[in-house]
Amino acid sequence: MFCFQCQEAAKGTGCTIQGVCGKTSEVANLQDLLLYTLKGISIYAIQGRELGLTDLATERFIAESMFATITNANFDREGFIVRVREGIALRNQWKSRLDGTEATIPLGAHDAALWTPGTDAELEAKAANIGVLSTGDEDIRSLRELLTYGLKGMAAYMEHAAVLGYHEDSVHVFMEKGLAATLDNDLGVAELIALVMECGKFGVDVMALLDRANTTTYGNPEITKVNIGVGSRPGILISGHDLLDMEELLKQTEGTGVDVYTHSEMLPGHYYPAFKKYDHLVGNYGNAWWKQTEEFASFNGPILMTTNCIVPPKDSYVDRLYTTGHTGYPGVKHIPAGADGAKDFSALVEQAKRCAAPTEIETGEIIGGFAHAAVIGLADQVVDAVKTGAIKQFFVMAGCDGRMKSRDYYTDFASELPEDTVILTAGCAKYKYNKLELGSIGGIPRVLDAGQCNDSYSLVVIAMKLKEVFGLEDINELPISYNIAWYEQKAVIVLLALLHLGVKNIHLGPTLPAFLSPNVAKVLVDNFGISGIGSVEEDMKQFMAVV
Ligand code: SF4
Ligand code: SF3
Repeated sequence: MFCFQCQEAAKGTGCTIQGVCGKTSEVANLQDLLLYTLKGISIYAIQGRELGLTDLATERFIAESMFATITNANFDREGFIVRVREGIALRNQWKSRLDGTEATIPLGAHDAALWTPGTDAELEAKAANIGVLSTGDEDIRSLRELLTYGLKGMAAYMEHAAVLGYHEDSVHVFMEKGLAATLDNDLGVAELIALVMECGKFGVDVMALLDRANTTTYGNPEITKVNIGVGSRPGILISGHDLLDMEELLKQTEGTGVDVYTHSEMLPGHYYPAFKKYDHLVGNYGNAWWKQTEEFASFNGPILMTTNCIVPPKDSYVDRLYTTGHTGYPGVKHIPAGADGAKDFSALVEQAKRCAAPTEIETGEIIGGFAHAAVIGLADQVVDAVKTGAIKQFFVMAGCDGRMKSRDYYTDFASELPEDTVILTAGCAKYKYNKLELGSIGGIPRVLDAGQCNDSYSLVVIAMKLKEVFGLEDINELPISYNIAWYEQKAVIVLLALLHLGVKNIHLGPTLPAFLSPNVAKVLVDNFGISGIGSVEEDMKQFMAVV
């Protein structure tokens, strides 16, 4: 195996024996093979489109499969073998549809377009040979992988929109184009950089699509206080990012005597008007994903993982853990969608009734729901605060949390920010500082949580609005600094989206991606002013000097 797609890549270069995330070598290779299969499908699907042939099932298969390969989503070897075989069947269907038409297939002679799987052992042998390191040139490899990881993040957000019935064809077209491009030896550094930038454009589009899907279906997030304590009834804990699963679970638990709690990236579920009507949605239990091994144990009831981030489970709660959607873990029960897309969570409800109520680990409340509509509703207050100097600077500290000790930087940074600054956040990065007593400025809390990582889009909408209100030419003239924490591939698409929107001087930590070769990193530094992080003190000086 060789995997360097996330921030925890072993030794800062790549995992080679087993993932730091717990992914086995077999699963890592099979994920590579699944990607390779999707590239093979894309080679044909692109040409199919030229003839007016499209297929929603292919588009969904590609996006779902990409989603399954993001960090901490799916660890299920058997499931990946099944998916590779399904993918080859789909690719061959496309091939037959195009045989005898006038379509020319530019990469039709590529092995990805032609190979045939034999036994599982042969398939696994193949999987070991088509991975990241099969691209020899380190800059081409770096750009191909940067593009691939952007596409993976994009796929995750596409899927969230798709389950709510929202699609955008142009994003699928780009996904196929991007996947096939990573096989094309005629594309050099300049062409691949252009594709990476184009990926950022579609990143903005897909986050806008998902924002529309979420807000049309569930309403605009509202400023909300969320209980972090517990009640006395047994509960089900829901984690991940899938709001449709959240809705179904809330409906199916209503009147059963079982409460629902959110974990990690599901916290923003509380902010949506559609979920507020459920009295048994009691609160948020715990913190970011990496604390789950302790927090799932003390929760005492069933836990539903709707998406990443899964940590290999402990014996103390594995029999209470369930996966759904594109997540999976060997030996963990999976709740599939029925033919009509509906899911049956009754097994969790029945199990919850036999469980103790959650053990209290915290008490109090946190506040969130500062997505674009809520903040724009406060625009006058915010603009006044900026004009009077009560708010001197905003810090976008969105992104991911993780278990590395070096991420304490973000807690320290937030604590040491001057009192006339406001943090804009989204994603699980918030757990590094959302329970600190940072106070408020004229009634505006100093940590404004827009929601999940995809709601970073909201922060951009807010920035655009401020730019308009202040009559500025360039988003970079705003008193907004970017100190972003990343971990997995959704953060990659968020980053590419920000670059597409022209945001400069983003600080990215706790380490720069292992998949950036020195030359590719230099392109990002020279053109966008991207930098890593240093000490809190030095970074603070640098940030405050900009204003
Ligand atoms: Fe390593 Fe991250 Fe890949 Fe897991 S996802 S194998 S931790 S680089
Ligand atoms: Fe977190 Fe996994 Fe990225 Fe959605 S849950 S932000 S790390």
